[in-house]
Amino acid sequence: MNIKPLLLALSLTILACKMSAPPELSPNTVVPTVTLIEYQEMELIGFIHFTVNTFTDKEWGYGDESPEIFNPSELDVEQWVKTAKAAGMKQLILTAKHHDGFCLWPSQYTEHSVKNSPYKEGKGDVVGEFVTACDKYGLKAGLYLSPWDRNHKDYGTQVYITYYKNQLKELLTQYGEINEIWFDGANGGDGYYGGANEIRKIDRDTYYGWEKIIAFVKDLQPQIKIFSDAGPDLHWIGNEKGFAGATFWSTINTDKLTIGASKTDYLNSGDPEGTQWIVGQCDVSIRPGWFYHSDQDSLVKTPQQLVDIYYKSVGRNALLLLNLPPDKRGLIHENDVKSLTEFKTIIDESLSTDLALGQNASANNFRLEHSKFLPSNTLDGDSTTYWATDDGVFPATLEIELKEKTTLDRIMIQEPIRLGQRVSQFEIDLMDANGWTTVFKGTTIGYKRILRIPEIKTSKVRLRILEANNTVAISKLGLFKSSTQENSQ
Ligand code: FUL
Repeated sequence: MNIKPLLLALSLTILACKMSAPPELSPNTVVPTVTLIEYQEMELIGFIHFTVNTFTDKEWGYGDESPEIFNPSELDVEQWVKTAKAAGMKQLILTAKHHDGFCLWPSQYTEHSVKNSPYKEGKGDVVGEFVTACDKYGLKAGLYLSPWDRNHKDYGTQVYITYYKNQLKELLTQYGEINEIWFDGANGGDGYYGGANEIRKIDRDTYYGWEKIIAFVKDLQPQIKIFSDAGPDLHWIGNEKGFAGATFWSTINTDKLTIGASKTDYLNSGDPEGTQWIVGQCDVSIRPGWFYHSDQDSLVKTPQQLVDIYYKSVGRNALLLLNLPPDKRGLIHENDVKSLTEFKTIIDESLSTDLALGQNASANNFRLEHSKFLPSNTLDGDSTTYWATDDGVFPATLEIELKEKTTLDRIMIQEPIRLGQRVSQFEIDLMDANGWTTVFKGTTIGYKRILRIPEIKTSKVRLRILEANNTVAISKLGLFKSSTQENSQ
C-alpha cells in the first residue's frame, strides 16, 4: 500500500490544527471587568486636597470655619491639571468636600460652601472648573465626598444621610461623567455639628447604609468606579505611604471588610482566595500633610522618594494615587512641581527603553505548540498577546536570549489579567560567568510587577514560575537599565 498520500493527509491535518484558532485559555473564576482593566492601565493618578484647611493650616477642619476664609488669590485649576498631565497622570480626584463639610461647589443644600466665600464673589464653582479643565486636557475626573461631616448639624442621624445622598446627586448629575468617587474611611468624632460642639459616634457597619449608597451612585453613573476600604471597585491599600504589599492579589473578599474598620494588612496583600476583583489603590501625599502648609515647603518628597513609591505601587500590581495639594494662591507649589517633573524624567529614562523587545524567547513548553501561545509573545510589545503553557506545567520556564551582553537592573513582568491573576511563586535567574544565578524570588505578578535587581551585564535572563493557581500565562517580560538619577540625592 502506498502510505505517502496518507502521511501527507496526516501532516496537512496536523498543520491545519496548528494554524486554526486553538481553544482559548479558560479564565479564572474571578476576573476583572473591561472597565476595571482600563482603570488599572491608568497606573498613575493624582489627588487634589484643597479646602478651608488650606487657609487655616489644618489637616482636619473642625467644621466651624467661616466660608469667608476660602479666598485663593490666583486659583488656576488648569495649572493643577497641566501639572498632573505632564507627570503622566491619567486622572485627578478633587476633595469636593472634606471632613470640615465645606463644599467646593455651590450646593443648594448648605450655606457652608464657596457660594458664601469671596472666591469669585460667591459665584465660583471649583468642582465645575475642575471637571471642565480635566475634560479639556484629557484627564478623567474623580471626586472625594467625605462621609464624615463635622459641620452638619444632623450628622449622626438619618437626616444627614439624605443630605449626603442629595450632595452625591448634585455631584453626579451636574458635571457630566465622573470616573471615580472616593469614600473616605475616617468617620465620627468631635466636631462643630451646627454649634453643638460635641463628640458624635456612628456605627460604621450600619450608619451610612453603604449598600444603598453604592446602588444609588451606580444608578446615577453606571460607569463610575467606587473607592473605599471595601470597594466595590477600588480599595485602599491599608496605609497612606503609597506601598502595596510585595505579595499583592487583586482578588479580595469583601465579607472581611468594613469601610473605616478594615484590617490593613489584609488590604495590603489582597487574598488569593478572594471572591471579588477589586483594584488596589495606593494613596500618598507629595508632602507630609494632605493639605498645603507653608512650613512643609522644604519637606516635599524628593524625586527619588517618589520613584521608590512608584516601584512599590505601580510596580506591585496597584495604582499610585499621588496627592498634590494647592497652596493659598490656589496653585501647586513650585517645589512640588519641580520634584514631580524630575520624578517623571527618571521614570521615563528608566522604563521607556525595553531592551528585551524583539529579542529571542524560548520556553520549556508552550501550549499546544500553537503560535497563539508562543514565548515570543512576551517580547512583542503587545499587551493582548501572551505565552501560555499546557495545563499543569511547573516549573514554567521562559528564557530570553539577548543578541549581545546588555547591562540591566529592572525587570517588568505582566500577566494578561483578563484571564485572572495566577502566579504565586516565581524566580528570576541571570546568566553570569558561573552559570545561572538566582537574583530574585517573588510571589505575585498581576497586571504589572517591576523588579529592582542589582545591575548586571548579561545575555540571558530566565523566569521560572514555580506555582500558580491555574495554567501559566505571561503577556510581557521587559528588561531595562535604570536612570543614574534613581539613586542620586
Ligand atoms: C484620610 C483623611 O482623613 C485624610 O484627611 C485624607 O483625606 C486621606 C486621603 O484620607 O482618611
